[in-house]
Amino acid sequence: MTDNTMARLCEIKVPDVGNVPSIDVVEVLISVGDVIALEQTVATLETDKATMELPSNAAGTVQQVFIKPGDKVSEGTLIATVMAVGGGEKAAEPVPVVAGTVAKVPAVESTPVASSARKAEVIIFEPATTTGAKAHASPSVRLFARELGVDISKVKMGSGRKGRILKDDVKNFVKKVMVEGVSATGAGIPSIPVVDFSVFGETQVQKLSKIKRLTGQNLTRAWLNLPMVTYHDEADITDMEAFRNLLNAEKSKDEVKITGLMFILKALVAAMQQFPSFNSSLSSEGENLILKKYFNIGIAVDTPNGLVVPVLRDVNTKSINQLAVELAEKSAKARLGKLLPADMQGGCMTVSSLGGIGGTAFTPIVNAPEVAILGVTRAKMQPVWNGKEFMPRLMLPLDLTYDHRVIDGAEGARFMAMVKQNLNDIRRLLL
Ligand code: CAO
Repeated sequence: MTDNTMARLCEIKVPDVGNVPSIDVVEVLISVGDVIALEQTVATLETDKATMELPSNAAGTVQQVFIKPGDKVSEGTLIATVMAVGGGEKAAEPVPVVAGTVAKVPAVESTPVASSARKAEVIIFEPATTTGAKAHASPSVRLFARELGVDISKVKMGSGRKGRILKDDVKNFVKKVMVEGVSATGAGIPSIPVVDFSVFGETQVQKLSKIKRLTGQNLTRAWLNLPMVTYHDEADITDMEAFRNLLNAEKSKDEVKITGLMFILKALVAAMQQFPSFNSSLSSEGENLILKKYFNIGIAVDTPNGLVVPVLRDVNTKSINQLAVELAEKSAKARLGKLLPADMQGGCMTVSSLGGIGGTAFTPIVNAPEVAILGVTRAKMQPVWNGKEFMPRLMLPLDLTYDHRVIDGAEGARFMAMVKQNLNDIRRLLL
């Protein structure tokens, strides 16, 4: 047997940390039976001003551990014994103190037993300005957080002494983010407080439908990702309405009636043809616009289970009558819960019409990755000044929400002016 294979019992002791009479044991990172490496951190110690990671001066199997969290120790206190196999000890060699946001002090000389170990990493808690600097955590916990991609400053309060952040706090933070998804992202959005409403009166819990839950996720995602602007205006649809009534009067009672929505679809697509950015999506890295050469329009349909958006394809190629029949079919299917995923895919822009119900204006949310949505509320007869006199005109309120990363305010206003013009004089749709 050579020296290299001989086992020796080594002691790990608290080194000289500079006249500090009492040091707190914050974490003990080894247990009896653990096989540890040379320089592996065995404990985290803390004074009022600093925290230290105590490295092992031997590689081998832990025989006894003499401390536990909460203990007070001082220079020379025995921390643990390690059965080291030959070559398991190493001469002292300075290691860099954890870089970045914390102040560095020179490491101190070790005791006789610790003299063969590297110097202790000593971190002083000083107010700092960079991200994560104010987090009260040891270097190993900071490293652990960095490995998981966690900004440690987001881990609000640690469960350790004086709010110190421990590994478990980082793990719990990650779990919370996974569970809460988008609402707990780096955007730092605080969650809504949980309230026991039954304290104030009788309540009943009703499960949300799957459609509502999915719609909610999509809307939240769009709301958080898109800088949205909603622009309001009114279109004069007096003449269009007269024509629509004429067409419907010619229809038999079995035929699908034409609503104003069909003209709105046509007017919208004609404007999209003139303003290609409205028929686009932003590429995922946000550097390119993907321009679409087809004109599929999603229609928000109100169903007992929630909002769904079937897509009418190639609206530019279809007649008003065809669109009326197709929307009647799709909305009936939607209300019966029979839409297939393919029925709801491939939309370029969405129309959300509340006109059959009422309203004067609202702010629809863009159905991302589309870049715009047109909201419609109830048309109303209004006195409109024509330069000589007030005339009764049927005015249709329109609400255009767009992704401001793609569409400028002036472009939005010009687009809306074109939609209005097309509705005001539907002969333009022939051009
Ligand atoms: N002004 C005045 N009257 C209007 C109108 C408007 N803007 N829009 C529709 N109407 C009238 C229609 O002409 C029809 O009148 P008649 O019964 O006399 O023919 C009546 O209101 C009902 O219309 P409708 O709503 O059934 O038909 P539509 O083609 O206008 O809309 C659909 C179809 C599927 C869009 C609609 O039924 C619907 O589900 N709307 C709700 C969409 C929604 O929930 N949006 C909110 C989403 S949140 O962003």
